[in-house]
Amino acid sequence: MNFSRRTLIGSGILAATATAALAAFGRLRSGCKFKAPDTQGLLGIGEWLNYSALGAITRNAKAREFDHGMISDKPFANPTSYTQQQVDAMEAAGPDDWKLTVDGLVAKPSSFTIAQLKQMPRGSQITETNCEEGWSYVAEWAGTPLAAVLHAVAVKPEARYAVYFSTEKGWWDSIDMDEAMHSQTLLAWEMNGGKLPVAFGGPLRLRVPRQLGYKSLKFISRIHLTDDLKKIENGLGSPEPEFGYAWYAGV
Ligand SMILES: Nc1nc2c(c(=O)[nH]1)N[C@H]1C(S)=C(S)[C@@H](COP(=O)(O)O)O[C@H]1N2
Ligand SMILES: [Mo]
Repeated sequence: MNFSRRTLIGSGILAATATAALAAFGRLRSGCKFKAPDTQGLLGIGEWLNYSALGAITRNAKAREFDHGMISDKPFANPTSYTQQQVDAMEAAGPDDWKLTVDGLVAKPSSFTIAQLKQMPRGSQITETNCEEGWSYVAEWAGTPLAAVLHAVAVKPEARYAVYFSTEKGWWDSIDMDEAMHSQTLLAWEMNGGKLPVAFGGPLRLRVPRQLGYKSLKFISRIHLTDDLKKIENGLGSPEPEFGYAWYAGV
């Protein structure tokens, strides 16, 4: 046996780390709280590890916030499937025309207009939008913290996920309650000091700055609280896993 001292120490640390990691993952797995909905089969193990480990470590962490001077001059609006005619019609809508419905596991199912949301506590942030395709921009967002809306409708304790739907066909997504109640998760109706443009999701967009851009849906019209994502649409929490993207997209 001629292991060097360094090799021995190194392998000891490695073994201890691996053992601790396995034990930690074992605890998380049995706890089941951090089981991503797209955790299926062998390929799902990566998603499960990503969500369980990162989700546990970063549950209360905040997305980076920037100074005013860092706001991008030319934020990029990722094109949507709406025609110019539809965009113009939405742009012309007043603050009482848009309706956000909140239902599911809540004591008081409700609808809110933008005008009503504006009467609730206001939140703002200067954060980065990170697209999975590699580009990003920094902008200032103002709106109603999702937590304030969830408080107003009295979310039931069984609720584990907030599922949200866009008026744009095919766009819906979901986040867990930690993310939904996080102080930076914002129903935005203002961008860079003005009314939120339709190109950026106006009249109402969800900002989830701790995750990749695709979780920040534009044109939000419904939020549904559930205890089980398997009951919703494709059962994977979002259309993204069907296209090879993770349901949990922490940045
Ligand atoms: N309704 C809807 N929401 C959407 C999208 C979309 O095409 N339609 N694109 C998503 C993606 S992939 C990204 S990166 C961000 C882009 O936001 P931006 O247009 O403000 O840059 O919006 C997300 N929300
Ligand atoms: Mo994106």
